[in-house]
Amino acid sequence: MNDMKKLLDIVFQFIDKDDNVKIEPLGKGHINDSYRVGTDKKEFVLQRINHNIFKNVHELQNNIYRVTSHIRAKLIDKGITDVERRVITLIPTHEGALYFKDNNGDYWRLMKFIKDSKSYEEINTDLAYRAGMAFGEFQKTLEDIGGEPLFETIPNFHNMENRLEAFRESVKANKARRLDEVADLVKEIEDRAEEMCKAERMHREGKLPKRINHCDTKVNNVLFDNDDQVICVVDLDTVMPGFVLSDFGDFIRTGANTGAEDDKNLDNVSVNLDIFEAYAKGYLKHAASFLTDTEIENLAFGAKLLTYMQTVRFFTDYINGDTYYKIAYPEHNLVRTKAQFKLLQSLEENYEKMQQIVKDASRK
Ligand code: GN1
Ligand code: MG
Repeated sequence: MNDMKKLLDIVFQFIDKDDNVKIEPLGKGHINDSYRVGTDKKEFVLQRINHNIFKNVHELQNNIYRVTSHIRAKLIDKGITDVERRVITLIPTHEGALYFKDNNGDYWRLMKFIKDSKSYEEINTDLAYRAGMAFGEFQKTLEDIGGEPLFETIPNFHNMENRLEAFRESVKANKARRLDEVADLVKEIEDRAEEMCKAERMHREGKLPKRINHCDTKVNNVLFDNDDQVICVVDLDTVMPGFVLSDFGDFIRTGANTGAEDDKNLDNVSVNLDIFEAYAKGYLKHAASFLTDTEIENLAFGAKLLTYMQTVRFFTDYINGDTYYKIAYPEHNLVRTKAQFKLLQSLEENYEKMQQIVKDASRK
């Protein structure tokens, strides 16, 4: 926990000194630290950017600036009046920089806080449909961003071959001496490895394109207003080129899970097909106009892929001794791994139904 005086000093790099600033922790991210900052007049979100993970903060912030500027320009074009709520606004430092580096070498950024907004860990079908539309629209809006390609803020972020390579290295090194207890699970991962690298192979064969994706379409990254209408999507750290399967799959992984990402009770964990269907319909409403048939045919696979990928990522971190994700207790990454694997099994059991749902949704 950063002490208050230090946090205040950082806030005043961005805004004028003020005696009435209040700062409190915010959100459930596994990577960055977030705080809600309130003054008498305005509210902000302060974040410490985890630069062990985002190694080039300058390029990261530049990406977010480009992405939000592009979205903002389109909102203005459309005559939208509450633009400040519909896209994130970065606040520059007094020197005009998009981030501040403190004496400890930590990186910070400030954004406008979007008032009267909420996010959900669990949603119903109406919300899932609206979230689907929002992410479809997000991808569509960024199709023509122009200029240099966006910077890959984490190289090979959703590359399954790469993730498996890191997993196999962790198994080989067995740094935390945790392998003995998890040998069965290692086998389950390997049994599926070939199938799960399908997207990379298809891309090499020219069958699956890359497009600008959000790459962290967790259900709690959508902000809703008091009437449960979508305001905007947040957490733009990983917006970069990738397969649309990622964005589709990561929402299903988080939004269509009947349990929690780290549920200790595996009986709670399964796929909710009604949420799956509602999200697919909402997503395809906008996205059907630009997706290829191959992309649509593989959306249900995307749900399996991202759940498998997250299983592998949590598992790798557990085997390595918990160096990547924040954990709340020593076995947390193993609990997460098992919960994600249980969800994967449920997706496998329901795979044909999911494919049929996507097929039906894409016809309408
Ligand atoms: C991390 O910090 P958060 O919750 O936004 C991670 C995602 C994972 C997610 C798992 C940069 O996201 O990729 O899917 O945890 N972000 C990064 O819940 O690794
Ligand atoms: Mg994130």
